[in-house]
Amino acid sequence: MALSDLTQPTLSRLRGAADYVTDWMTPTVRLGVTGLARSGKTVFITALVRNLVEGGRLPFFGPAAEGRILRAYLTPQPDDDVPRFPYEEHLAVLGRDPPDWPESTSRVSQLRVTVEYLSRSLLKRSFGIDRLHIDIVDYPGEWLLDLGLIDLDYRDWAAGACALAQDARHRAIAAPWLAHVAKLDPDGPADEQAARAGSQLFAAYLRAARSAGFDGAGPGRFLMPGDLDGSPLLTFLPVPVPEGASIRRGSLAAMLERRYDSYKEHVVMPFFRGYFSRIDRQIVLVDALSALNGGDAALADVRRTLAAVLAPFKVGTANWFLALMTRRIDRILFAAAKSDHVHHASHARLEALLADMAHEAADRASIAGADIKLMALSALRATREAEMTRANEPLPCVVGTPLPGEQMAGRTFDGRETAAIFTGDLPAGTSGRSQATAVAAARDVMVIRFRPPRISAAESSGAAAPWPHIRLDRALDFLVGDRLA
Ligand SMILES: Nc1nc2c(ncn2[C@@H]2O[C@H](COP(=O)(O)OP(=O)(O)OP(=O)(O)O)[C@@H](O)[C@H]2O)c(=O)[nH]1
Ligand SMILES: [Mg+2]
Repeated sequence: MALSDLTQPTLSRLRGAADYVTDWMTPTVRLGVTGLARSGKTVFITALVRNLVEGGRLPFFGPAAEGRILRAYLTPQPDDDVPRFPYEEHLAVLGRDPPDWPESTSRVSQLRVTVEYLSRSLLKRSFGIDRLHIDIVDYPGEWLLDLGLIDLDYRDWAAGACALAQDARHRAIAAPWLAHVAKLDPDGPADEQAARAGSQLFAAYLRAARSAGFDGAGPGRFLMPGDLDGSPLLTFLPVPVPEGASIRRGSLAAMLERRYDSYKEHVVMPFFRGYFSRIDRQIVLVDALSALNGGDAALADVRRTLAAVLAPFKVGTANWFLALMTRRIDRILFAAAKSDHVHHASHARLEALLADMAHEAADRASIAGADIKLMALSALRATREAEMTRANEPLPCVVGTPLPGEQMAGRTFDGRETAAIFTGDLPAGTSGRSQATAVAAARDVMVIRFRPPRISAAESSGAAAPWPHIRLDRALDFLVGDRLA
């Protein structure tokens, strides 16, 4: 039975009945939305919420296609200490004339959408309307990198970081920090100045390693300090403690160990407990085209993020604590965001490239305990497609309004004119060929940033105009569809 089959009085009776369902009985699904900076988190959440709350074209989102969603609305989110995701502000920016993309955000935020729906099960339906809270949590993918520190003590972390720095590729950039460490005596007196100078040299090494695309040891906040910039929580560094030697109270090693433990206790664990361990479903957005264009460093960053999300699901994982605490997550979606940047003829290749990145991140370990899916999507589609012909060859193009300042073939766009862009062919997946070949091929792919689409306020029927997207409905179906059954 579709929603349209229900008569108005039946609907209002059902709605009335639903009001008796007290809030604490309402099930909740926590949806984590993450990805590296600029990967499309804010736009994804804004579009997802807009499509639920105002209605959208969602033919592949089962509960909506079956007409079982009665309404969806924003409700106060339960965690008072987490800033609310400023949905209305982002909507306003996207609704400007001409429309703009929302500003970059660097902190965690959260939003609760409540969905009232009719169950598929006639028995459940006879009890009235069902409700589901969807708590959406937006957090930086860079924070995931620290989860690996949780079950690593200072001694092991320091030994690992120093061993990595001896690696041929790392040695040169690690030299200033290693030279400083060589002068330090871990058993000597705790020396604040040595710790401070050393932590700065160590942070400089981590940053250099990252921009060169090498694996870094972390911690993540040395790279992205956020509100911890200059904090004493970041004045530590790895100094190897000789095997078998105990750490003497009052020594330099004891001070560094204490600070390392504080970092874990005050930075890593609150993130882990407060956010990561409470997530049921996770979407990781990847700006695959920019990563390919960005070369080794950008690709290594993406791989690290994917690996951090997959770490708890690796079979035989050494990180038992992480595995134990994360088993709530039962579905993970890796999504190549902004797929409207290329013609749909390239989407399968985009997905194949993402699959390769995820496969490498999984490090050939088998993954168990979570359903993993990959797809190319666009939360808010800024282009349409067209075909041009050049020398009798059809060229699949995307048409949109490039942002002011974007350049192509010596031309600089002013943010007003529309342009048809042949983005070039994406390389076929990297399997069977070297990643470097694929990266080189992808450098020929044109990535132009477009203005968001102009969306009319309301259609003549008075209903809000649906937002254009690519596969956002399939993403929603995978992430929450079964919870609305
Ligand atoms: N064409 C297109 N561009 C998009 C889409 N989603 C995001 N973008 C572009 O990507 C940029 C970054 O998107 P955001 O949603 O702000 O990314 P974010 O991950 O929240 O970024 P930070 O807050 O800086 O971490 C936007 O300003 C747009 O230019 C999309 O679906 N289509
Ligand atoms: Mg953001």
